Amino acid sequence: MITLLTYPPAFGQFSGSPFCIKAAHLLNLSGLRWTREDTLDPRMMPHQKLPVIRAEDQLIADSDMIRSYLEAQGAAFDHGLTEMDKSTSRAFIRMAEEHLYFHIVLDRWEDDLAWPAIRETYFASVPRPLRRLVANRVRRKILSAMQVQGLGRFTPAERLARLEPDLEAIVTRLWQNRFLFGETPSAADASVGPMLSAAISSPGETALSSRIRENAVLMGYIDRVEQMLGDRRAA
Ligand SMILES: N[C@@H](CCC(=O)N[C@@H](CS)C(=O)NCC(=O)O)C(=O)O
Repeated sequence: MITLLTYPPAFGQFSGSPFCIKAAHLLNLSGLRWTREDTLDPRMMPHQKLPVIRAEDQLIADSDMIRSYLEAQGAAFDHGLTEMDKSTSRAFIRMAEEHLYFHIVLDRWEDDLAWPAIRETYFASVPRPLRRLVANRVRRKILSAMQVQGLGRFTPAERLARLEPDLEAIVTRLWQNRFLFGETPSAADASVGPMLSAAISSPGETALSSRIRENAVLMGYIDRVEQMLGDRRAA
């Protein structure tokens, strides 16, 4: 039995982390038996991040390495895709995880109105007298990393303009398909779906969440991907 080490449910989602939700989708799609173990503290993990899976007494960190492990066990996430589609799928995964994701980070950690909900959710395991201190320190670290990464220097309007072509690219693929690469889910859906879900479930309303919510194609897609988690979807 594989164990997914994940952040707990948050904001109505399987987990507060879209990468943990991605890992849950990959595990589901693999058909292997798995269970979840929740933690808010990733410091003992190989990369000090989650998700991680425990399988055959080893810890496998990083959702991409989890994917490789599951493929080595026989999972075929992109079964039936052409080589051209597989290469496009790789680009969509990177677009979601290396671009869309950082907008979600900013929406969650930068906005003063969203901050109390984020602090009380992410730092729930820190004793109350220390919580603000610890949470504020981590917040400063993340916001300074976002300055270095670059997106932290954009205004909200500039950020939305930068996201627009990405969202249009996703919508274009969904005009004729239930999922990004056809009628059945593939690896790209496990990455893109959770990022869109995370964007609309972040506390408070953001330019990104409003933009997604007003698009019926994206909202229908988010719902279809969330349903892939079946009973595990409920938070
Ligand atoms: N590349 C990693 C990203 C995982 C990741 O960024 N996890 C975040 C939560 S969404 C985390 O655990 N952050 C804790 C930290 O950076 O201290 C993957 O694909 O699994």
